[in-house]
Amino acid sequence: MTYPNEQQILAACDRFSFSGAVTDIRANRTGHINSTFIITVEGGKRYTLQILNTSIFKDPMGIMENILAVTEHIRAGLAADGGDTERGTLRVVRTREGKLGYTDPDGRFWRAYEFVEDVVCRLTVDSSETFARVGEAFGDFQRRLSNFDASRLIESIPNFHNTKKRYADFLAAVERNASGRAHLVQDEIKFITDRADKCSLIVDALADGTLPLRVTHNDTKLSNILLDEVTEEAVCIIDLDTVMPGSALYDFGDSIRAGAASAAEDEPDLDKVHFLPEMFKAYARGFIKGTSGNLTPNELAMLPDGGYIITLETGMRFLTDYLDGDVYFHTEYPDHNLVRARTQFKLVAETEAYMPELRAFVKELAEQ
Ligand code: GN1
Ligand code: MG
Repeated sequence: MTYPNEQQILAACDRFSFSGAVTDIRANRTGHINSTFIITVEGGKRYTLQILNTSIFKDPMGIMENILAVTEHIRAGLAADGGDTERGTLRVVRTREGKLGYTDPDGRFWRAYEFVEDVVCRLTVDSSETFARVGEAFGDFQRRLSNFDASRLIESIPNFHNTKKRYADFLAAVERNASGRAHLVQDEIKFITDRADKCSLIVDALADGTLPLRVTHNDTKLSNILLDEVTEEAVCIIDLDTVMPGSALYDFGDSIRAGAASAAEDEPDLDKVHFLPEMFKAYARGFIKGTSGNLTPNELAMLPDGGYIITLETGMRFLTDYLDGDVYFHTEYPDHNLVRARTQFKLVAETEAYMPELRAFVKELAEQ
């Protein structure tokens, strides 16, 4: 699907029940999957307008129904306990016909939210205190959804965090070598195949009941939580496209991948990329607090594995896309996916050395 021109964006805006005529359109290129625009209308009110990537999300209306159900559930919870019902969860803006999205004549699926004001979105965070709050917010999100009926949700991307399946897909991509790049990344391929046995850890534990299935966010990277621009309090969890049944370890793990790291996901200078155990500890403290005793002893014990496996899985996904010829994640230059994969592997390698320390720390926390 081609990127829309201004005329097409304006035509889409016209379909939604915005409060006035459009005065400004700004592209936001943070996400790797969807296309996002910040729309200002007369009077200054702003909206987030997005094109959902329908080659990845096959049932966009189903996803919007998921998001509506989840945000209504969370908002009701916030109302009941005096939380921030204004900014505390996303507000879907319907089309003029009352629909949750609109497909344009070229086949693009558009949806809109009210823009969350006075917040910042970060790719990295320096303060362990801020990261602990992020952990608490994601833990709280999971706690609020613990009484949500998962059968109401469609599975937006089947097998999304099935690391075993991701590994099989990776091997198939190496075999296909669609991009002709496999000879350039033999070390990276070996890095993954050396760790093949790790890929089944969470999947098998879910299958045999060692870990419970929950409703989870599944994409808890730092940029998917908005922080108050003044206080750095966690305000609103965004990017709800992948909310579906999953493991608490996925949400814990993806935040660790992104936030317990000294550099952005696509830092090209690997000397700048380090796993930060103190940030892991801060996040673990916050997450456990936010889930309020909801995590089982097995989940608690495996939190370090969550960080490790999701980082390995994400690196594997970036490398798979590099081998496939950059067909999944948005990239800004030819080696972007390879740069991303290498940062993930650097983090994985460093995490391995810290595992005993992380396990001991979590055990102590869990016993408190
Ligand atoms: C994608 O859409 P975005 O940028 O929040 C991806 C995540 C990855 C992430 C890596 C649907 O997230 O799974 O962890 O990139 N989302 C999807 O930055 O594949
Ligand atoms: Mg996303």
